[in-house]
Amino acid sequence: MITLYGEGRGFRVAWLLEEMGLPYRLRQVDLLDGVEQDTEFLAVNPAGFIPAIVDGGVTMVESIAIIEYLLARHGPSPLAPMVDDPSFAIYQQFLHLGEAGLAGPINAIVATHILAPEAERENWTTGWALDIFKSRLGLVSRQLANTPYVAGDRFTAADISVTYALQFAERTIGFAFDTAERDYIERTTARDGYQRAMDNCLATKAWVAGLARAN
Ligand SMILES: N[C@@H](CCC(=O)N[C@@H](CS)C(=O)NCC(=O)O)C(=O)O
Repeated sequence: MITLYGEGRGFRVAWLLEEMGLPYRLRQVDLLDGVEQDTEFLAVNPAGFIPAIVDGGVTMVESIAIIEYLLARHGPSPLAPMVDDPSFAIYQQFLHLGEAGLAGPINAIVATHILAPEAERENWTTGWALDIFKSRLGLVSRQLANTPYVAGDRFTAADISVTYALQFAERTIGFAFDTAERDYIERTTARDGYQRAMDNCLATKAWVAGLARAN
């Protein structure tokens, strides 16, 4: 059985596994409390970040690479258009843009807001990272003006990547989206696979519930 280490971006992987109907075990990793002593996890990912997976003899990190691996190794799946499908290129683009162009830049802002000394929390780099996020979001918005999902008319793993990133921005820096993006998030998160992943990802569920209580 596949073991998924950690939530955070591991939520993407849990969501994909639910959509694909693959059995898995979620092994919690607490980055804020005692990860230095978590020898089992550090043996899986000596770099100490999440998510990671172990699938038989395969050990991997990087949420998007894990998604591509799972779809290739345990597919085929309608969540990943085949290479000769007209939507393949746009699918690949948004699958990666969800991390490289959206969630990645938000990471820099979140880490600076939480970890930097008070006087350095609003610096040039956080402004730059936000501009990167906004410019890439423009590509998402342009696509959503034409199709209900980022790779076209049907839901794919690229929507898992992008939806996670949009929710990450909303939940961490309070980014306010326009109607089209809000409708998109509502559409993708209404799926049973998302709900089941949420039920399994107890840390994410508790975090989101805490945010709702605070607002
Ligand atoms: N590009 C990586 C980003 C992974 C990442 O930033 N994970 C966060 C939690 S969601 C983390 O482990 N941060 C602590 C660290 O990087 O040391 C991915 O998509 O998996």
